[in-house]
Amino acid sequence: MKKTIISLSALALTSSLSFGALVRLDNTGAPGLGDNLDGIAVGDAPMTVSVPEIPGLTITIHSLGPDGLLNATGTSLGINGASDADTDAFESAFGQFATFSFNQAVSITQLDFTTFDNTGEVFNFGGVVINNGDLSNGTTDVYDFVVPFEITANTQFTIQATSGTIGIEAMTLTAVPESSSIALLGLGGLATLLRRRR
Ligand SMILES: [Ca+2]
Ligand SMILES: [Ca+2]
Ligand SMILES: [Ca+2]
Repeated sequence: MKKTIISLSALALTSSLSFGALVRLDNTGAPGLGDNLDGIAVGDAPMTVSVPEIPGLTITIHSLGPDGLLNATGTSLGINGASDADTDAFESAFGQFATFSFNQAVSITQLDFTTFDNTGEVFNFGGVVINNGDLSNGTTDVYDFVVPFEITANTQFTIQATSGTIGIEAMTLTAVPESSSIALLGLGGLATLLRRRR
């Protein structure tokens, strides 16, 4: 009987962990993260906003530069700089970047870009170098991580186009509960099962 309880508890734990969500960085969410990031300027940093798609998850903007203003449109999120050519994209010519962190560990499986369509364009997502040729077959601007990309809680990561002009539209993201909350979830599941048995 003990074995049954443990495996049921493991099942409950697994299902509670798999809540991946499409997090929108353009302004077409209802509401989405893009709506909360829109209009944040370099002088506002550091600033923390919620990720509406995942309750409890927040993102902090640490730096935007140079002359950085986050701009989310119906197309994508980018930087609107002082001498800008594309207001909702990151432009390598102007050294545009954004540095963020999440309050919880996250696991990212897919990124959706805009205007990542020219050969030779390169986007750097938290140290992962994505070339135009790495984009998924059959799409012009979707990137699937070979293994889910993990960012630990409160770790800063920078996104930027290192070659060309590229906007970011959405990411598919799962918040990973900390080990202490996993333990609590496990204990909670066990307690519930034990109560039911009585
Ligand atoms: Ca721009
Ligand atoms: Ca796209
Ligand atoms: Ca482009």
